[in-house]
Amino acid sequence: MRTKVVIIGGGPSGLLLSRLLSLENIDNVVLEKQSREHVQGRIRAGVLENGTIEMLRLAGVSKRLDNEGFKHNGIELSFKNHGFRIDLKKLTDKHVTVYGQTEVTKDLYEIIEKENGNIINCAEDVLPQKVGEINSFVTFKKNGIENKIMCDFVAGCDGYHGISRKVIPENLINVFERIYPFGWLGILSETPPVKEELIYANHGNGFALASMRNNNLSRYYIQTSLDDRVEAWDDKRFWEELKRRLPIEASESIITGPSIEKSIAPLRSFVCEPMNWNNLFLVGDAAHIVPPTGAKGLNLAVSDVYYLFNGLKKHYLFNDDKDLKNYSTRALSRVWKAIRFSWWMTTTFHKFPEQTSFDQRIQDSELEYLENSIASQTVLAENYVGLPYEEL
Ligand code: RFL
Ligand code: PHB
Repeated sequence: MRTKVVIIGGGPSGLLLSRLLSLENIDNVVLEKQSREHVQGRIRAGVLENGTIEMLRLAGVSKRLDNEGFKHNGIELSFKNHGFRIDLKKLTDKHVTVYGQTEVTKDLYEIIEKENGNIINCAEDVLPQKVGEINSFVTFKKNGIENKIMCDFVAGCDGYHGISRKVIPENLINVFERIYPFGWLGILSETPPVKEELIYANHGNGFALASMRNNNLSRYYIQTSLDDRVEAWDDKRFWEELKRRLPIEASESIITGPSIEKSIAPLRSFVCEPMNWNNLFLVGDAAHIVPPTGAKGLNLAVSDVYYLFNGLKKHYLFNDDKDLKNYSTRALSRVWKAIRFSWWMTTTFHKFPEQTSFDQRIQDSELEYLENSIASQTVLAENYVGLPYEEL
């Protein structure tokens, strides 16, 4: 079998890239390790930037998003149990949209299948080979049978634990990493969100976040220690701790109920440079990870797709390789800004194990400054709604 682009990983970045390439008649195959049900069952991101929405629109999957997504013109920040609002709309003339990654993935799967796209689920032992040579290919097993696909390019959209980054010789990449000494315990509950906008809370016990998926589905997170286990957190304990950390008005009005999902995620910042090796291009979480505090992971995966899709399109349609050559440099320039912002949000809102009273005062004064300075709020707002893509 032969195709132009093999896409390893059928998460949001792989599916979006596949769909955009197909719209330009550029043949591609998606190889996904998990079943479709598994991919669509993962609860992850919830906040989409305008750039992400525009890319989904370009891919023809904005109908449900337009009907069911919630436009948010602001976010609430709190410290010392007192909240204040950042007016995103007023400060940037932009908003963000709350629409779950689970739904984005479902929409993309549906349209790709309807239009006869090529997604191979449950592909085992996927391995890109002879990357950079004329006869590159990718091997994998399906139902115990060995398969080989010849291709021009490989897009590594297989997340942080995927194989694509690992096939790059170690001496050809630089890795930058920070592992944070805490994780997030998240729950999903079929209760109305405590507020119509998200609340990010700094508290002496640790960070908390009140988010949502729709009018009757709330998503809440609290910072936990790295050795904490989900089993140690029954619903009662979770709600009590969340209420302690949210601003008083919110904790007094919150409606609690049974959790329908509960999980712990570790937090890290990670970047691999460059984001390609010959004709293997890393996209999204395969190349970089941000802590979820800035809501940037999925949005960065989409901006990578923007740069790679345009590079591949110019290669096939106009025989022009300039944008492909610049892929890594351009993508990384946006990635590092999001890495910085997510690191800043994380450091400003979380309690670090070794945190002293001095550190707490610095966080308090940072947040007090933010509450009272339009300049400081503007910096946060323009990063939160998403920095612009470089025009190509
Ligand atoms: P994904 O989603 O990890 O998809 C990779 C896919 O590759 C498959 N795969 C393989 N396939 C074939 N062969 C192999 N060897 C393979 N190895 C892996 C996997 O099964 C999977 O289907 O990467 P992608 O597409 O780059 O997308 C990245 C986003 O998923 C991620 O950045 C976000 O979810 C991060 N994130 C958030 N991002 C936001 O923009 N806004 C948010 O509000 C937000 N909240 C979050 C988040 C991530 C979280 N967790 C759980 C880490 C909240 C949380 C709690
Ligand atoms: C979410 O709703 O899952 C969510 C929202 C904002 C974040 C992270 C996660 O910063």
